[in-house]
Amino acid sequence: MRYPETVGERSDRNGQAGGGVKERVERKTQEPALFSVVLLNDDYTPMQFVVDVLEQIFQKSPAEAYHIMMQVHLNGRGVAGIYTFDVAETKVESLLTRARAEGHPLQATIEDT
Ligand code: TYC
Repeated sequence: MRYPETVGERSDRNGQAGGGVKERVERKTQEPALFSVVLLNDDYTPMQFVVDVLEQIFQKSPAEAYHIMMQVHLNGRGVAGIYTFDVAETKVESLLTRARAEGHPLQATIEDT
């Protein structure tokens, strides 16, 4: 059976680190970068449509969805959720596809958190 290589300290058979060789190897798993999906206000998308997509695409509770929708309505923008880039992109695509299919101009952006 083969044992996994030691991570962290690298040394030769004599227990000495070799010159020119990285002595420490990064061993902490890097957290993935996170991105906010930001909803933008407009004058035409119905409030109930925004609440529905927040519940159905962004898994918000009815109370959270209403709160976020009102924040966008009153402040111009609001965060629907925070995800890795690929997940954020997929959520925005679902949101825009559904908004256009129902004839609403709703817009969303992905921002570095
Ligand atoms: N301002 C819209 C209205 O009065 C509601 C709305 C909320 C639209 C949030 C977009 O992202 C939005 N019907």
